[in-house]
Amino acid sequence: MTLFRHLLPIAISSLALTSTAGTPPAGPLFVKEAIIPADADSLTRIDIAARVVPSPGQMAWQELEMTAFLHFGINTFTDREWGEGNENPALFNPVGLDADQWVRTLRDAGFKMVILTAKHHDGFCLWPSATTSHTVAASPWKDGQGDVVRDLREACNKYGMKLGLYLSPWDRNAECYGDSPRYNQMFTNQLTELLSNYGKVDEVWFDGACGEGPNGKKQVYDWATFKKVIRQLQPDAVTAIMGDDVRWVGNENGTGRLTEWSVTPKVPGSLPGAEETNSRLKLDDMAADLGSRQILMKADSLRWWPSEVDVSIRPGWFYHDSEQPKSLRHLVDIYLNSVGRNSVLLLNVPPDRNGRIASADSTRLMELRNWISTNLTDNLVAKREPHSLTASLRPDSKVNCVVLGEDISRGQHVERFTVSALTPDGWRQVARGTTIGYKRILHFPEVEASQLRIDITSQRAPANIATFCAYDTTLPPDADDSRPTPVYPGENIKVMSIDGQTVPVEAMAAAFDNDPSTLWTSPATGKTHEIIVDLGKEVDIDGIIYTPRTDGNPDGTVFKYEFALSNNAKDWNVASRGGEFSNVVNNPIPQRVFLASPAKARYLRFTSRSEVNELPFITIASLQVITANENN
Ligand code: FUL
Repeated sequence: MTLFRHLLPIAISSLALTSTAGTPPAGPLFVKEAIIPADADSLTRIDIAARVVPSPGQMAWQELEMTAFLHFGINTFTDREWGEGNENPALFNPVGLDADQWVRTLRDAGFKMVILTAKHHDGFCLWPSATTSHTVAASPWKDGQGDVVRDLREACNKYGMKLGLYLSPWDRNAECYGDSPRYNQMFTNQLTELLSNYGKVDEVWFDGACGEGPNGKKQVYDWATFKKVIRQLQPDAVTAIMGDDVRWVGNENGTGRLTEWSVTPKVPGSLPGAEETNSRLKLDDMAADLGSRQILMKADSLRWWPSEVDVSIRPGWFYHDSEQPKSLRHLVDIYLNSVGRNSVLLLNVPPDRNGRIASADSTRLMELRNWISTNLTDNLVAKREPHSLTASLRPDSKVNCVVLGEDISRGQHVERFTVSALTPDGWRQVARGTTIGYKRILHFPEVEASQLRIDITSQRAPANIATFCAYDTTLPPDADDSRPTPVYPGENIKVMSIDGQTVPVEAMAAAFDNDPSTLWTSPATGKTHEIIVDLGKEVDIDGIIYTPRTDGNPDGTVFKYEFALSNNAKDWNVASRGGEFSNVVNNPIPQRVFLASPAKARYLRFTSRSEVNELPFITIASLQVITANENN
């Protein structure tokens, strides 16, 4: 199976409005989209880019700053990240499900919108959809009378929280998936149910992951119809990822770009012409540059398509007992590197099997909230004339953080800037950057200062600096948030064979050195690869950890795998048949696979059954054995 972000062809309209703002750029603003005439010279191109502004829906979304994700569903009960679609609905029974607790926790943590996975790739619907029997209605939860979307709606009403819905286009359960017109109809019906029966929906999230249907055919989605349904039923909702209002930042680790343009010629994958334009401009989801002058010179259209940083509070998107939430420092870094980099943070907090947000997670969320309110609310700026680029600080101020923001209702203009502080020794540059956008947070070594000054050294049109605040923050100490898993020492491992060939012991050193920065690449011999290792003695084994490469190049990443154990290297006990490292491309974290119960064995066989893009070789940053007994 090839996993890809779906890209399809676009027609662009542009809507010109007259600016009401007194400051340049005078003349028309282009709401959301603009066309660049083929003969436009470079100055005209830059001028058009400066006039593209967000739609009212995009503006309201950007101002939320922090939104929450709830990944919850059949995977919560099977301990997986992607279900296969054949899970028994009888597994779904969150007896203590408390949507009130979800929303109260998220509200207290400072979130203003919550997005629920109404249907993930496994096709299991958290509402009693009439389109399929694979829903909560077939589960024992509340005797089949439950509706998670309804519970969440009611809790959102109670706490004044906006509601967003994630509906996975990829559906591994639907028998008609891949049979494009039939599935498109089913999906349209699902969308219609969700957008008609649950009040106001503020964000519709369409994931880009997409595989083949049971007939081996690739589904061709009817994005135009899906969008029409959204516009008819929820005209104010923004559409994310495969939608054209909100752009995926390009990773799932919580980091926005240092240079983050909300105005880009990149075409959303759900619009006609996307593939052609994006490949001509070399603009994929992960591209470092999505909107510099260099890119503008080749563009024929532009749109306001701002970045959303989606990341989970835990390593996986769904709740797993074996995982724990990220440390406070990690979450603060995520906040600074997302909200602080002109993006909206979409932080996932997965409810557990009982249907509640785990106390470790809610504690961490409150710590984050406290950190933000303790560190980023006491503004040291005492005086600043509106729009001025100089600010006077309170007497005796010490400062190590500046928060800047452009009035994006008049466009994103700043291309390069510096920040200087008037210290007892005179003016000193303390920070510099490229884009600002809606919000940019900059940290620097603490200085004593009486004034701060921004020097904009490059801009597309005169900048409108709406936010200019200064703080003296204290970052939480660094903390390792990966649960220590006892691992069998790599040096005792001897490789016996690779793909049936006997090899020298050191052949796979890079995979067994417990060092994920070194990468082993297998011979390029085909789809299946089999590695047999001798652990040197009998070990009490709890599972394995496959660590994929994390250098941004997914080549060789294992997708389907099997691992087996033996005491004589002849008779094998298959410990995990037909497993898959779901979502390993977008979220290349160490993949932990646990046995149903620990087993003793001396030999391990790891088989890769497919590579993520069906390449003939595999890569392993690290392959480790988890021991059940710390004395191993
Ligand atoms: C990805 C999905 O495949 C993950 O399971 C998760 O839902 C994440 C938010 O998007 O592409």
